[in-house]
Amino acid sequence: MGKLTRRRFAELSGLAAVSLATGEMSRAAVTPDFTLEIAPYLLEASPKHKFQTVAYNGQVPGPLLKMREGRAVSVMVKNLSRDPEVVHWHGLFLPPEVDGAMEEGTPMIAPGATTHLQFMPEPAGFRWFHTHTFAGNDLRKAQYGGLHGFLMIEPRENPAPYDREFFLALHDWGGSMTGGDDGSMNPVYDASTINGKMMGSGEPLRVKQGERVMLHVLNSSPTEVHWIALAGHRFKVMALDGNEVARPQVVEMLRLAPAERVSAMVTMDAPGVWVLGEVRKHVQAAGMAMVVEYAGSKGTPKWVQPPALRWSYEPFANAAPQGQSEATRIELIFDSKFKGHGAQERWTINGKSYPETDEPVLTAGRRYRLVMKNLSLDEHPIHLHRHSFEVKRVGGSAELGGLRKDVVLVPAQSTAEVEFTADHPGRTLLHCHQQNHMDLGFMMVFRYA
Ligand SMILES: [Cu+2]
Repeated sequence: MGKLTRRRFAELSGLAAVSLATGEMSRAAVTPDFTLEIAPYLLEASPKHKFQTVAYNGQVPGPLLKMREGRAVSVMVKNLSRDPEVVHWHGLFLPPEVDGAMEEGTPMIAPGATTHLQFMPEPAGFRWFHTHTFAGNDLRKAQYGGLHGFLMIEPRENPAPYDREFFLALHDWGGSMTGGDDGSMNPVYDASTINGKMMGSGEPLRVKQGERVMLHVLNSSPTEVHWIALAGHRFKVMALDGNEVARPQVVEMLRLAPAERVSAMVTMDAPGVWVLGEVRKHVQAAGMAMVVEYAGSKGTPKWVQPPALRWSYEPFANAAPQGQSEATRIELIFDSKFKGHGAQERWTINGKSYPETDEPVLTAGRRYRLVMKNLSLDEHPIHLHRHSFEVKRVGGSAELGGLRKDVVLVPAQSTAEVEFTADHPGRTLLHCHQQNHMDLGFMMVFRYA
């Protein structure tokens, strides 16, 4: 038998998170597989738009991390910023001590401190990592800043073939928090970017005629839903939130709520110089666009305005099998509560704001259906930590099947239903991914019996 390597040791012991007390593990700490350094950073979105923010490894978005499904990794996180930090591994099945939410019990990393994480990356697919802190009205903090990065967990088997892949992150920056008469607080942004750059300030995506290009798009915006099109081309959507869809579909545009991901194949069959960007003109004008340039083509990038916004989860799902679901129903009612003039609104789940929200107790192995009723006038991107769920109904849709996600956009004054199996014991956070909503109480924790 060969020497037992550190990775092999971790695989054999089946540990998702291990103490660094043993000699074996302290050597791992000296040479981690990945290092994230959290530090202040000046983002130049354009020569006229500079934002003082915080970033991973001096770049926005942070580094693209590639891991292999089921092979343990070590990550060293150094916090060189002035605030306590925590790294959330979005879409992974990690124990609560590592998942990256203090509401679940992950320790915060103090300013100046270094943490060593060890975990088993799963499931395969397009995931991401980001900060999970409180911002309040400070539009430089938490998800308003630059602390987000791509994580690709590569499957054990070969994925779909393509010639080239690009990772794109959508984000909104700066501006100020504006209060409404109803006590709501919403940011109005100064700039919108793809991979930290406004239109014309970044490098074009360079492609060749005939290539099959896989675009992995992440909406890392703190609060905004975004709509993306590539002029002259269509997208074949292969995966949502990193999970292969039941029925790949060709669409004119992508809609991504905060924290959602879309992986879409584009066949490069229209030589020229094109704009890839936000479909809504005012958001594209705020900078959210980039150039796609074919080899040998020159000229002004061309945009073609789609006539209407169009997106639905339904075409990507199967019709669900007949018969009543066996899952235990948990009803969650979302609303906002305004305590009167001068007060800030609070978001509520079943009438309570975090940390007063209910803590439903799950039984390991059981299937649950979250029936989410949204009484408010806003749509909400709801994220479940440490599990993925199956989207079963959105708005007035028929029962759906085979659509696995970790975020679902619940329409305004409407409902959505998702099902998940309680197969990752430990505290589990459910929250609206909009920073200003989670900050104002839109969070709850599930416990396991
Ligand atoms: Cu919300």
